Amino acid sequence: MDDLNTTAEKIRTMEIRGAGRIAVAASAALRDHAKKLKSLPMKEFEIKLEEAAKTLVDTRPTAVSLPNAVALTKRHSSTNVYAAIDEIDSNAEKFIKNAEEALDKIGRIGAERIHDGDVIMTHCNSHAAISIIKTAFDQGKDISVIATESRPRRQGFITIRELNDYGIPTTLIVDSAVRLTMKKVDLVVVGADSISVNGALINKIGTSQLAMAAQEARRNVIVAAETYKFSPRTLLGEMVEIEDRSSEEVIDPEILKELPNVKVSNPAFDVTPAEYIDLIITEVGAFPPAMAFTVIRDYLGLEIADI
Ligand code: RUB
Repeated sequence: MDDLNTTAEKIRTMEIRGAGRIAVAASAALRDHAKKLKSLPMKEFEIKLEEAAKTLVDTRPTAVSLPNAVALTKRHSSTNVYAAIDEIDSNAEKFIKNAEEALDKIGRIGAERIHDGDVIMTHCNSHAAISIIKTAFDQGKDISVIATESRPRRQGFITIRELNDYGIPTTLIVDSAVRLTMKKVDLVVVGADSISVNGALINKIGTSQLAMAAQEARRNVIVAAETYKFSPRTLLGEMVEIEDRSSEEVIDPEILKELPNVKVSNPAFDVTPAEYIDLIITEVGAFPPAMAFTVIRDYLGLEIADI
């Protein structure tokens, strides 16, 4: 069993990646950590729990699944440590079970939107988006996928391997081929790191170019997102922070050293405005982006944003 710092490090270095996997790992790590604090007096327990929560949340800034998972796991109403740990344990169990079931439900709901013969474009590597694709394939639909490489980390390679192993015909393209290739596509299916209250999607850098090219070609864009990918704090006017990653992901540092007038910008995510999104598939149903507030209120609860 990894300790909290090991899990935090795995999230930071992207050994654990993808908004859903990050959330599940964080919930489990916080639960295990809380159990180790059982001999502390209540006040110290609370302080150590908050420190642990912060360590996890600080690892990556963009996927709201992480602070949501941490907030949903750590909340408790007990005044004694053992009872608090019991509550945290059952919160984590519930969160992790829901997260696993959500993937299947999203798969089933989303697959309704996929027809026999469809060509689906996807970006990066999203377990929720892949669940939709695999479910449609399992239903016997004759589908194929166009997957983007997703520079600089090339998560598209994870996607093509997974689809290949499932027997789904797949074409890999470089990110800059998205617009040219859109002619061959019937619909776009992507995942989400965050969805803000105005229905905007924050996902892997390049997602917005898929959505814009899809709109230009009059193709639908479907987002696969568990309800815990919605961002309650955007209700308070907070913007979702876009993670800036190291230049080393983009260019060899030795080459960069020879180019004193060049700097590298490496934003890991971008924002797709709601008007480019046709439907968000969650585990509780398919919503237009304009219903983001309702999802936050009814399925996460406003208190998670301290409202
Ligand atoms: C992954 C990414 C995925 C979302 C959703 O980015 O942008 O589309 O996280 O994934 P990174 P999932 O590789 O930087 O974590 O559906 O698996 O939660």
